[in-house]
Amino acid sequence: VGRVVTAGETMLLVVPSSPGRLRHATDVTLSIGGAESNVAIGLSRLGVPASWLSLLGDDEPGELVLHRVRAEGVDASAVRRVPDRPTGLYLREEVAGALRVYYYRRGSAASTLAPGAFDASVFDGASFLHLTGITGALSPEAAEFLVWAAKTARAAGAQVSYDVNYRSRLWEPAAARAATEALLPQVDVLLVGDEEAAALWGWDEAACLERLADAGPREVVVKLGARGCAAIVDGERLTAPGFPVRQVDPIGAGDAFAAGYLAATLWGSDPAERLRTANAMGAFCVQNLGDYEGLPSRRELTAFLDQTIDLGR
Ligand code: KDG
Repeated sequence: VGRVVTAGETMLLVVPSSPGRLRHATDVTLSIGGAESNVAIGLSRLGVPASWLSLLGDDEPGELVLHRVRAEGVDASAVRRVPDRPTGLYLREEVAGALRVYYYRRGSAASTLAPGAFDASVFDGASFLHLTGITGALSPEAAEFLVWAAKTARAAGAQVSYDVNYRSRLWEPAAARAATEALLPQVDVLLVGDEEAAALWGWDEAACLERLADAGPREVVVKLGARGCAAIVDGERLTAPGFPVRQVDPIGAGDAFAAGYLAATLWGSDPAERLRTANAMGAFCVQNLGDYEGLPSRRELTAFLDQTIDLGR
């Protein structure tokens, strides 16, 4: 199968070990938070070779991020450490069932991503470059990095997949909308959540599919949470229902979905099977705490899709 390259910021993630206000936490779990590295990890677990491009601080949080990403078999050989810039930090708390996040990433190492940040050879032999809208929110240079990376990867023969990934804590809808629209001509596969499409454009699912497909991408997939997804692939409309599972933690589901969609594409699955695989990956993710910890191997994914019962002992 082909190789997937992802690029974006990954932060040190601090999560209280039990729900409640962060101020009362005495035990925390240190993990990593980054949509693009989540996708790379999801792919790697499925046996799809994945590389992650980023900039990290020359600090211990950066070391932790590198260790965790490499431990998942993701190629991080092009990641560079930036002196005098910290690795981003990301705190979470869950209060009365609602999740809140606190970002400390302004001026981070990854916010200095800019055109030419990596040698163009990083895209050699890649089937896909996967990017997300979070990068565009980090700094004006990082927004330009997205356009450079997409064009450079395409020139090397890769397709570009892009997840809108709107983060309201980082920027206003109008800015995110403009950045997304600027990139659309360079995008082959566009992934967007129904809620973020409503926040950015005020569009419902149908409008979203049609208008975004008109703007350039050959494949547009709208994620509908537990309801599954809808798509236009080469002009054809499809829907796929979600898998009924018990949700523990929704974070990372979109990244798992992207990993499933890209993996199935590389395995040669038809569009309907790509959507089903993507939904299954989202279902795996939400059943576990953590952005990527619950993601399956290819064998586990196949058993889930075939509804094979695994007695586990
Ligand atoms: O998709 C999950 C991400 O939101 C999380 O890991 C952190 O990348 C992140 C972000 O910027 O929110």
